[in-house]
Amino acid sequence: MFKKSNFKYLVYAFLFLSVIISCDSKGSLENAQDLTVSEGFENPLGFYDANPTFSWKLPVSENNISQSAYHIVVASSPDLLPGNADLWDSEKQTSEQSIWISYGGKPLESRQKVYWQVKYWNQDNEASKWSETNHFELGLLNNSDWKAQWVGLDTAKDSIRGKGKVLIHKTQYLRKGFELSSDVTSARLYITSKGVFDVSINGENVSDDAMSPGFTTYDKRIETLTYDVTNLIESGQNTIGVELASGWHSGRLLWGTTPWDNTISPKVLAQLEMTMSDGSKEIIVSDDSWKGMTNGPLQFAEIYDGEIYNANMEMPDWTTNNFDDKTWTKVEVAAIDTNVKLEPKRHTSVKEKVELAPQNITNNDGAVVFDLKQNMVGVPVVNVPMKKGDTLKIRFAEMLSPDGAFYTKNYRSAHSTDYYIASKDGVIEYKPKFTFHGFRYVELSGFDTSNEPSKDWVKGLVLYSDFDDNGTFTSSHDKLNQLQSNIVWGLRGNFLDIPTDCPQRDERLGWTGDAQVFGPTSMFNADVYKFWASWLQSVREAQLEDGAIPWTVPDSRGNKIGSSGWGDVCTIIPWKIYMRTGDTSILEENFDMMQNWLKYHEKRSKDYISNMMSFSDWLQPYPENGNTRGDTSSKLIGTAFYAHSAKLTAKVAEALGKTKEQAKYEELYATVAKAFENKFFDETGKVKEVAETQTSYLLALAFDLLSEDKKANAKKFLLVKIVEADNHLRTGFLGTPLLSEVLDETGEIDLMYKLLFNETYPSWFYSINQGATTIWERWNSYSKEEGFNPMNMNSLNHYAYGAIGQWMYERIAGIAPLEAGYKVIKIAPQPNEPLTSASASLNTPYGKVSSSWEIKDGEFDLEVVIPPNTTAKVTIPVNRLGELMLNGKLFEDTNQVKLLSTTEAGFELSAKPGIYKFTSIPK
Ligand code: RAM
Repeated sequence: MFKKSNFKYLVYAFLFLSVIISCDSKGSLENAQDLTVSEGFENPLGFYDANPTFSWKLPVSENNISQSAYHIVVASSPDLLPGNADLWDSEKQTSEQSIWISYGGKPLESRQKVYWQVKYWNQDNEASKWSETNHFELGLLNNSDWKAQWVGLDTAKDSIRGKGKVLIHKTQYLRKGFELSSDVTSARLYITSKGVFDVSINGENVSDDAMSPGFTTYDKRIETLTYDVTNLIESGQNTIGVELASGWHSGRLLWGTTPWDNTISPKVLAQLEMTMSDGSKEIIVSDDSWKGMTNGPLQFAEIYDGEIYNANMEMPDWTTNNFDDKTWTKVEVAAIDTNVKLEPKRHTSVKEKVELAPQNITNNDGAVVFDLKQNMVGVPVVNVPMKKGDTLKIRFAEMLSPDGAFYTKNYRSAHSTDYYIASKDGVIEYKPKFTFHGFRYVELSGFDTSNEPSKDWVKGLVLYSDFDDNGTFTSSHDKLNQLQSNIVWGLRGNFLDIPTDCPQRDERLGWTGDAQVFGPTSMFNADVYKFWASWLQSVREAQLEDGAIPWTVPDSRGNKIGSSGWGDVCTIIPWKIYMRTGDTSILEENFDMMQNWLKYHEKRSKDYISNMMSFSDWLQPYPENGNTRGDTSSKLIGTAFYAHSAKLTAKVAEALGKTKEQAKYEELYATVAKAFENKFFDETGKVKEVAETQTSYLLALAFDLLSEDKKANAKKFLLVKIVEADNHLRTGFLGTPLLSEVLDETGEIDLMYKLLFNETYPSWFYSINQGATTIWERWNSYSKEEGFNPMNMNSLNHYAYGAIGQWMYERIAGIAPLEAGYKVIKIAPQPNEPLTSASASLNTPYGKVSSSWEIKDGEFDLEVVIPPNTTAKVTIPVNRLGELMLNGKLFEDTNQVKLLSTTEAGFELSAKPGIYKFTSIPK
């Protein structure tokens, strides 16, 4: 019978064939694709990097097995390419490298627009055509590029204080009119704020970015945005208008003891640079000629608490020329701080990425509740009938209590409510601007009740940093697929400019421990290299003199101490990024930080045993000591992370060719590991002196801290702990991500599958059985029997336990890097009950890899896609006594695929780029 999968195979074959035919007919290879600069930017405007790297992908084709050479040309004008590159001509370089190639040309400057092309040669030395011309334009790279001054009104002077005694700053409306005597041929707006802003020119919104400029270490660096506003500027009279609110800079943040002065009134910095049709330049800057007022419609705007919008105060056309601002006051100006760097944003802005429509509405005592069926983060847009003078109240909740009541207790002190006051009868449209909420349910009250509520009154706009998805994972099991979806939604909800612990309560901070555990999984699901590289810059900037990494980055506590397992984000994430990307620049940038962090470990230890403060195995279930920090000793945890960070720093040194440092940190790792073993493990490999927990064994095994003779026993003791827990996990934030790694490496795949597919508490599926659509902070944040967890911290959107996603991609579906950047790919799925199929795809720096397996009628099928310029080691894990088929024929070594070995573990093959279908049939 003709199977559907065969059909797919035929389609692939056809595609291949057509590519070959088209190549042949043109006589040269298809050009390189997906050209990007630095951490994956495509034709960026306002780019941050004057020393970029270049990357491209070879198109999928039978002609492209690997690259043998490349040639990059870079010029100041597209007309000069490819023949007259005036900035850089790499010349033909014999090299397989197709990613992260450093620019080697003339120095580049602020504002410069640069064009580039690349061509490559394949393994047979056939040349491709030149690629399309790509470009990037630098933003303002130095503080000295700014002629503008910070401007704004003194909104602190009334000293109105809200929750947590935080100063309430009224939203500012700032404007400036200016006249131009000729047409503009090009205009760039460079802009940023202390606070968050929204800017319009001549009544048009400049961009759809939200919450700009984002959250950085404001005492060290503020990011700036660049917009092409050529089409918004007219000859003659023009107006620029900026709305400005507190945001992260001057608003309420948990603790609020920030290293920057968060009591100052929000301010904006804007510089509009224009080239006129006669070639002359004009510049308009924020200065004392700007005017402002605070009595506009947005009366209140706060991240945790929400907005109050009074439509009676609207000022139609205030960002156009048709507005009289004579009652407005002159702004105050402040000079640019020399010690705070102004740098182009180094990742993408927050945008509305997904729109969700309510699936259900229910009336609830004059209020109506809209169910989006998905816990999300962002804002609603409401289109609701109202009566003049009435106030629409918009409340949010992540879940309803069993009796249908809104559950908002877990927002803690975050009011998380928006209000809209209507100025006339009729349908109003409103979307909050300078806040965001974490919610699945939206409750409206105060609307015109003569109308029957309708689902289309509300939509959920999902906000997160503007990155694309990067991978897919799916399987034959609905709950596992729901887990994957919950992981992805946890990512979306907590990647709003910085990686946060949670997106809804009075916290939403860049908790380093949470980032450390979830970072690796995020890299499979989303294209987040820029996002992490940017946040790591903040981590470097936030690092204290003695090497401590604050608990949260940017720091809002300022208590000057680090936590083990949390601060180690600075060694773990760069290394994980390097393994996924193969880009050594992430290691170079962060190497000093890692070394400084090791000094802090040293400072916080005696005889190599750590006494660093630690949040430890945070939220471990069933803690015997009743503590949120779990039972695992903080000394054991600190020492384990000390050794692990030393080991990673040694690996980084090796990758950077720093042999002296490599030796130094390898020795440090060995010394700390020995101290760890002597202090915490007896000669049988059992934990001594401190509590024996699953996590204590997991750390010892995952970080390779025991001598060979103790390892096997330690593993046995770990298994005993798991059996004692009725084959359930007993791990918190730090232990959970190590479970799959350790059980997998010690050959306990069956047990790992058991833990993953457990339905009862504590397990991943437990929350799914209680209705979770995101990952929860606790294994039991809610249960149908007992209701909501009464603890103070109970986020329903907390990504940490989503760290299992890495294992789902790497081992259930089976895609992992064997060499950094997936230059060599390991395809080694681990099929097991109850799954009958699983598949994943991943965009690697070289192109898309995929691995899909299915077990049917005893046959094991594995379809694999290997991108050009890589090689793969493929393990077919079953039926090793049977026949192996490749693309429907009995397997024989070909030029493309070679059998390396037939072992206990299955067939081991090496495969060149291509699309393959392996089938193993039992005898
Ligand atoms: C909580 C955060 C976070 C955790 C810290 C220790 O407040 O939500 O998840 O890392 O505490």
